[in-house]
Amino acid sequence: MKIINIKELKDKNLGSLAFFESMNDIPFEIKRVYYIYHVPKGGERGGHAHKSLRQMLFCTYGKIEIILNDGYEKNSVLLDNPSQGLLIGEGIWRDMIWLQEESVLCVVASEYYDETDYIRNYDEFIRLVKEGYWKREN
Ligand code: T46
Repeated sequence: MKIINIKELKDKNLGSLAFFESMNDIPFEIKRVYYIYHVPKGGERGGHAHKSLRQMLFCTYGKIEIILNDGYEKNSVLLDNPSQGLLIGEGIWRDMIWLQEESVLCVVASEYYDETDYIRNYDEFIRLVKEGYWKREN
């Protein structure tokens, strides 16, 4: 997990423009973009990990809490700034909680959609962590 500052150009009259480039600013080629919106305040999504997908999450409007779990410890990240990106590697269980009405979660992903890459069962996730399915840096 890594938080990156997305480049932005601010103009006090015209507003801000933020941008990032595949491979130059984020460490993978972008194959897919999706975004999640109209989630009611307090709504929770996620509840899964990915075998190999890498993604960057960013919130273009509102406030969303992302809870990440590598099987050993949990970390919570608040996305409430459109120029902040959250890089999530493979093998991380994630939950997302919508803290503000009409918050928008945008995601760029390293692979096309593939349901077989998802682990939606927490016990299976913990089993794979313990088996060393993912190489952890620590
Ligand atoms: C993730 C978090 C941050 C597709 O058909 N294509 C897609 O590209 C995506 C992302 C989803 N779907 C289907 C799969 C499910 O039938 O849309 C349905 C809802 O997906 P899911 O319940 O996985 O949505 P979230 O919000 O829990 O998770 C999503 C991504 O799926 C996931 O990869 O990391 O956002």
